[in-house]
Amino acid sequence: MTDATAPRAPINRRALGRALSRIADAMVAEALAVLDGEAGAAREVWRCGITGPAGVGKSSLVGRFVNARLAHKRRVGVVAIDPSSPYSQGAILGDRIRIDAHGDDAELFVRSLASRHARDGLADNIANVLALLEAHDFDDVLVETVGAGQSQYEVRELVDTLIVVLMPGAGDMVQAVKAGILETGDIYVINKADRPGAKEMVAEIASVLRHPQSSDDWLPPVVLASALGGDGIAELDAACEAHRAWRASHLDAATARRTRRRAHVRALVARRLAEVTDGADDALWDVDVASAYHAVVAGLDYPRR
Ligand SMILES: Nc1nc2c(ncn2[C@@H]2O[C@H](COP(=O)(O)OP(=O)(O)OP(=O)(O)O)[C@@H](O)[C@H]2O)c(=O)[nH]1
Ligand SMILES: [Mg+2]
Repeated sequence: MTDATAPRAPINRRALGRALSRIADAMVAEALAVLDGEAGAAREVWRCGITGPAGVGKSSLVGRFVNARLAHKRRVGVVAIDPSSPYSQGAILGDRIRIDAHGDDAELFVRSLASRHARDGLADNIANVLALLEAHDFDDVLVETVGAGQSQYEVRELVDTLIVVLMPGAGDMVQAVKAGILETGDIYVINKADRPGAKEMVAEIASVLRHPQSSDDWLPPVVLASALGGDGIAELDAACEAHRAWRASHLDAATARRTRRRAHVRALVARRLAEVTDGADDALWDVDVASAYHAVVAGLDYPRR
């Protein structure tokens, strides 16, 4: 554990920024070289995912939410995983957050990341990014990802608390919840409370969420918020603190660590598999399936650096 009385070294923005860019674009071999021997965090880190369909206000919400986290005297690292826009546009998020922050920027690090190599945006590289951030002395690590469905499940196992953001006026979102696609959330936020139908949507989402089997289970709260006006941010923060407390008293830390590590290794193997099959010579596919299978599996490993 870190000595709480010792002055904390400032965030090394340049080194961390470089390492993040490097790992975002890294092939599996290089990512492993970066992570090899990485002991992980000295302190307990809260990992929080913020996900939801495009344009619901995730970044705006994060811009407000970081102030609540900074007010707890926590050091906050934010990465927005951006499948489409190039690095230069990532500054938009950083600027917005800086405008909203209480001059507490020394404890805040924000970065938007895109990747050329990952298949699903950066989705299959999130584990590496989070592991790297975690090793850099943050208290809170927030990750914004776009989308519902597959990418949401991938981030699910990598974070402690998953916030799913939705907005009113999109009936397909309620349908998605009903279909179980969005049942991964620990906390739901109905953003854009200033728009018509927001309150109704809170009630509707709450009514379709899975109900706990026992009093020990976590019932995901549905928070009404307006990132634009700053409403609901305190409630969201309280919901996150409640979820952290629930986890601490209900989940075994060793089991959680194993689950996370398994998800991380799976993501790495999946990426490695894509590297091998995407880069394979045409001739590989001219043999029978069993031979091709064994050739692919044999090609997965390489000498450890
Ligand atoms: N009316 C209203 N608009 C909002 C609110 N919060 C965000 N917006 C607007 O919604 C738009 C999208 O906001 P972002 O924060 O970029 O949304 P996002 O979910 O991060 O978007 P992507 O990262 O592209 O998926 C912007 O024009 C915001 O100004 C809100 O509470 N009310
Ligand atoms: Mg965004």
